[in-house]
Amino acid sequence: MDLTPHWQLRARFAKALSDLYGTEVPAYTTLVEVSQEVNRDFVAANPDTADRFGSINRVTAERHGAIRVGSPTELAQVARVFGAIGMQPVGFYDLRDAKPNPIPVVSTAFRPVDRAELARNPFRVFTSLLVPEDRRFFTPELEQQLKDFIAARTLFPEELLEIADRSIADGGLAGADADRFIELATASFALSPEPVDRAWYEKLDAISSVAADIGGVNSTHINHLTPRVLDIDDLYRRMSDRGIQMIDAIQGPPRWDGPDLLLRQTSFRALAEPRAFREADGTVGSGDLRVRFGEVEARGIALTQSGRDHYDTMVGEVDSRQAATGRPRPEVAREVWGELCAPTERELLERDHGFFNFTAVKTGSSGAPADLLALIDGGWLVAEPIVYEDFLPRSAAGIFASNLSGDGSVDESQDIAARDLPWMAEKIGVAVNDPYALYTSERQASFEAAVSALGLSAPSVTTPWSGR
Ligand code: OOG
Ligand code: NI
Repeated sequence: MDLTPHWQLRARFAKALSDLYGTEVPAYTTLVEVSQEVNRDFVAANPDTADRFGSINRVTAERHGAIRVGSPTELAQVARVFGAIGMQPVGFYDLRDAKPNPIPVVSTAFRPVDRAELARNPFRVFTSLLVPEDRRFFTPELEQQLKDFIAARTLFPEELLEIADRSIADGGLAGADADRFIELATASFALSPEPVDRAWYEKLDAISSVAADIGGVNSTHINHLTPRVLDIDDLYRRMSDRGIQMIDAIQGPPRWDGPDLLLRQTSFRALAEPRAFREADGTVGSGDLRVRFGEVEARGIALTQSGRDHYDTMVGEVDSRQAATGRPRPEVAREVWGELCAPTERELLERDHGFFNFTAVKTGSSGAPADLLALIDGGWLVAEPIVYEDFLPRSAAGIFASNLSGDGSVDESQDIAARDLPWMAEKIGVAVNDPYALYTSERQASFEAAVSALGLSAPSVTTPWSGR
């Protein structure tokens, strides 16, 4: 019996979802077209370096989606659906204390975890979980109403979950199961035609638009689907030229002459979509909701924990200089980066701020020095950046906030409900990966293979991360 492996199911699912979303949000199709133009032109202008952060085929096919669910039970079901296509939860993001707009969710990202799987198909989904227990947002009464409402709905049909479990157990799905899985999984993320209870939706919306989008309706839906570009500044200009109103800024690190760190993202608000509403008197009328949007991203180098701490320090410095002077943020950020950021990949490695993979170039030769930087400087090894595969909570909060209809209401004097990565793992019954551990083990494997090809033993070679 021929099994369709996880990666092929993932590629099929990503394609089916993209087709669905294109019919639901036509501006997405424009975004994908413009992204492809930008990538084509970038490759033509930079033929030697364009694929340093991933092959052009991977980048062109690359998307991340975002979904939002209401309870740990629903999140555990999401883990089964995505587990069936080789995606595991990675990282924990708490968006409840985001400034200036706190969002009552904690999140993770489902994605393939190893390099070969990412290369086959890198689809990932940022997945947010409502926290109805958080008193800063919800009273005990509203918490209970939310929980009752969410417990009474079914996001994923039982048949889908059963097929998903088979795919996890067998490493893939046989013929008819594969088709059925794609059909049911894709349909689970379509916008529902079912009427929205207006009073209930508006009650939640006054507290948080995201709470209303999650707990005010009887289904989930794909909130956005984000293509990846090689030059996001170019994309921003071209979309604006087409008359699409983008948010004011590109989130994340600035454009500058040195290495691109982590992740840069920007977005535009999608048009209001017509939805059916049930009124207090029981009649069904029409209205619209503006909850979905278009987003695009450019990916840079994954940072080590100390690189990330330094990044956060630089962002803090940008904040305070901007607050003090009122100068445009991109200009301030470029200035701060110029002063504080490693100006080259070589220096990013030397400071142990970035993750790299290593390849031996002079194999089998004797006399190789037992020091990683000397090996690189002497032309024995080449270092290539490891691309950042995860998300940035501050950009996520910025993306959420820039697309909300109102500011919502938060009572800061109330208790928060403690949430962290182990809490999430326990609730969904699946290990949640630590992103740093994934990047570290990828680096270590490539380092060991490269130095052993030079006839050296890895423990004898000094590296920036072993402390030099
Ligand atoms: C998720 C927002 C976060 C990103 O790319 O940072 C996100 C959402 O709106 O549900 O997708
Ligand atoms: Ni996103």
